[in-house]
Amino acid sequence: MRLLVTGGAGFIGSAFIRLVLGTNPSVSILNLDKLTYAGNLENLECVAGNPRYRFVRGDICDTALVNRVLEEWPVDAIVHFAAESHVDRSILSPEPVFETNLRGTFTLLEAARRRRVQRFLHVSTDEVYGSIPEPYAADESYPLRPASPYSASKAGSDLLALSYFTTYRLPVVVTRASNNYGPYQFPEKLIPLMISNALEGKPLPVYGDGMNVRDWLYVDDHCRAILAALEKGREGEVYNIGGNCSLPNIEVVRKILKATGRGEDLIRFVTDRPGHDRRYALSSEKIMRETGWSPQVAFENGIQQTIAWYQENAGWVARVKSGEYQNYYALNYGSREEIR
Ligand code: NAD
Ligand code: TDX
Repeated sequence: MRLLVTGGAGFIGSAFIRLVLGTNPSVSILNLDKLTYAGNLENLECVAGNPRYRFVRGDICDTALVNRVLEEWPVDAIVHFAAESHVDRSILSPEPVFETNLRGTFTLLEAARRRRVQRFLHVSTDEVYGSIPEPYAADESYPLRPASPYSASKAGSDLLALSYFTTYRLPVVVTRASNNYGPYQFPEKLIPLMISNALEGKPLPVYGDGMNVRDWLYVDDHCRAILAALEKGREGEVYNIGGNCSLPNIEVVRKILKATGRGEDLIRFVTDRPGHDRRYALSSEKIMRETGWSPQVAFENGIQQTIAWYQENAGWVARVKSGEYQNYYALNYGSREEIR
């Protein structure tokens, strides 16, 4: 089986490539990645010499390139991770979000349709449902109410992908996962940012009252679910992938402080994120029933493993936090006020 993986140098895409090449000897992968600030070939050092792996640096919006890649290396399936993936960046600068998440997805769908690719797995997010009131959990038929430019772009690309199934019978499967965490995550997202700041003894900026709720999913559990959906998911269907672990942000932050031996005096409650979704909650009953998948890694274990990885990989963290990251950090956090 030959797979085109887009965005494979990012956090989840690289975990997927490491997992698949490590466990599935009949699969070959071509990774197409632009290497934006979030793409890092260090994440794939362990597979770089694998004869079943190849890398092409390029933009998924580049129609000629995408067509050439698929012509020279025909694939059975596309697993589409590439995206501008951070909500705060999408608020500060929405344009690249729409370019990659919408135009890039469109470009891939068109190429897949022309080449009659057998499977197109579009990796999406629970954020497309927007904030979910207590005590509900969104199933796949829940209305889409995206709140940020990021989530609106993901909702748009989900609908576009599904339209290619309805209109052209392209065998599309869409997955919508909850918040991922684990090794190699860029330290702009809550968990890696809080771990790396705690390890450096820096303040931990908690938005608003810290009571926004997220459902945490260990990255390898997400990758196993994507594989299950790729192999067993039905064409034209959406599958939610949740971690079954809902926590308010402040509790996550407190656990990280405890595990890193730091005190709660590092916590700073700061100006909230505009349009901040209060609560995400997913029902993953459908993927569990249809594929047999379920999350295996409990949060207490996953967070310990993640913290240990960041402690052991201080060089990786220092390199990704140098340069552009400093500008982003100043822009996103510099003007936020402490609110209590
Ligand atoms: P990430 O930001 O770590 O990685 C994104 C990757 O895409 C990078 O390697 C980047 O270089 C590449 N990329 C960006 N624009 C590109 C372009 N125009 N052409 C080619 N490559 C490009 O993201 P992630 O956290 O690994 O997320 C992967 C996917 O999973 C995204 O589609 C995201 O929406 C989705 N998702 C993420 C989460 C989460 O918690 N991180 C949860 C649910 C769904
Ligand atoms: O510095 C911070 N302080 C803070 O309080 C950051 C970065 C975040 N937060 C809060 C905002 C959210 O309530 O933590 C929560 C999680 O924030 P993010 O890590 O930015 O994730 P979220 O906005 O929930 O979106 C994530 O989940 C779904 C991913 O970034 C998306 O790619 C994915 O689709």
